[in-house]
Amino acid sequence: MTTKLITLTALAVALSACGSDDLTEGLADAGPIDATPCFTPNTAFFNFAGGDYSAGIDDPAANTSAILSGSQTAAATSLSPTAQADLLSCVRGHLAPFNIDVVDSEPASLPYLEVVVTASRGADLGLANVPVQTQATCSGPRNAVGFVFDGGLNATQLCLLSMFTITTNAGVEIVSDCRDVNYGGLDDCGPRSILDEQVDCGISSPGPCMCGGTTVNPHQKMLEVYGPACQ
Ligand SMILES: [Ca+2]
Repeated sequence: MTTKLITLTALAVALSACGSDDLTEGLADAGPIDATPCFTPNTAFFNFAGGDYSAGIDDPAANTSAILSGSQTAAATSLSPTAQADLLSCVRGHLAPFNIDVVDSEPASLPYLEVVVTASRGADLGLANVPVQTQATCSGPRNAVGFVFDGGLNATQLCLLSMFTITTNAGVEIVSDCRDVNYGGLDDCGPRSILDEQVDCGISSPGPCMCGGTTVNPHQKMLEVYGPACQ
């Protein structure tokens, strides 16, 4: 049985974000490092400490999120330090081909993406009780705040849900191919990766992409948005 990761509410938010011109500054707009062909890496900050968040335009430095209503408090993670390290390692593995730094200390300034890994449940934050809540976009990456609710998830599921906040923030579509990290379910159908081939969009069965068309190449989309890792 497929476990859906995304609520209708989250999808509605995602769809409304597509084509919007009210997006905050893109992480990929960061400028080049002097005298090198590498661009400043995008940053994904994993917050295991929880904190106070409120409704507003997405801004991880101000702890405001467009998917929240009112003021909410996210509890610290329930993950052990070892499990936190394992999660970061897994995420870094998936992101190795791309120009993204994964950190667990909050950057001093924007741009960055904040992934809040919390022991709270969705309902504790006024959201639906699904394991991940984030705002998808068709023109990422953005300075977004995503929430991963860590209760009852195994390490593989935690890694996939965390990746979901990063890929959807880059405009990578939800796909119906369970070999891909961006598959919209938690079915155990073997190892997943960011596929470098055209795959069908759709949450659990082929359907239209949120941002147009019916297929996407997730790897190429990630390269397009985040750029290749600097060597
Ligand atoms: Ca923050």
